[in-house]
Amino acid sequence: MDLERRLRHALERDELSLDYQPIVVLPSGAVEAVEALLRWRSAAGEVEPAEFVPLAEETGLIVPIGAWVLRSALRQLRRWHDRGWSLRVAVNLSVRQFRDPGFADMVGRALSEAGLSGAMLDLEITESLLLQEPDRTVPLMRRLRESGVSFSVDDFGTGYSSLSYLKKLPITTLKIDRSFVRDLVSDPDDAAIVMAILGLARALKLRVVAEGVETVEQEAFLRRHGCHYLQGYLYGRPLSPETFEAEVLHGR
Ligand code: G
Ligand code: G
Ligand code: MN
Ligand code: NA
Repeated sequence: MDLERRLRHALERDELSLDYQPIVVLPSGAVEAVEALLRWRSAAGEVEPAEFVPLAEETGLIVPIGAWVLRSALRQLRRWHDRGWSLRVAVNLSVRQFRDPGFADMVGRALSEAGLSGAMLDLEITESLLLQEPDRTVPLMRRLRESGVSFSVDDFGTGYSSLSYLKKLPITTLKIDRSFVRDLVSDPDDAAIVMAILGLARALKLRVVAEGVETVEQEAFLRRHGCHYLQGYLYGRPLSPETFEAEVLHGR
């Protein structure tokens, strides 16, 4: 069976799952949030998101799959809240989901089903989404912001970098792409880019998450330059909810 047909059946066959990666807040280093990351363990083996997410986008399957991701992530968050871990969750969004006319209602329903405030949810969007159809996008984002939902720009710095959208759109957070973090300590150009993003964010009163933090030297640099949140293998890989709970929440 080809990949598209298999993906069509992935939801009903219960082959999709979410892993969770910790996001820590500075200066304490406490786990404050998680990013939910979609996984597909098909009968024929694990398929990478880089392979199936684009296919889900092309076929429109990302709309039902994205709704499942949101409901599952919020349900998991509810379970953690009930046990005293009041984390927030970041969920990745595709342009296609955002264009779906039922999107804002779907988000509202998923929040109320889980009994969670919008303030617990962060939607990660890419720069390309922000550049599309501002007449539709801006009111939709405002409406969600009014319910407390926040927006992060994922992979910041790798897209078109039209900075005017930062002024027009109700964004709360920039996520520095991990390609800038990797050689931060040894490459003066990467260091300059990261400092420039932190300066821009400070001026515009935006929060910053640095992605792909793997070493204590990278952490020290980001701490020194006023980064607010850190994410990367140094704090934890994306983990199943059971492992996340055992290793990150209990192990803290
Ligand atoms: O976890 P991994 O590095 O393999 O994820 C690769 C990419 O897949 C991420 O950068 C992310 O943008 C995308 N991705 C992961 N989960 C989701 C999801 O639930 N929805 C969408 N649209 N993209 C996702
Ligand atoms: O595009 P997006 O930022 O959503 O991608 C998140 C992905 O980045 C996760 O799926 C995860 O596998 C990967 N990732 C997270 N932390 C690290 C890290 O410290 N190093 C590397 N190389 N990849 C990471
Ligand atoms: Mn992301
Ligand atoms: Na990212």
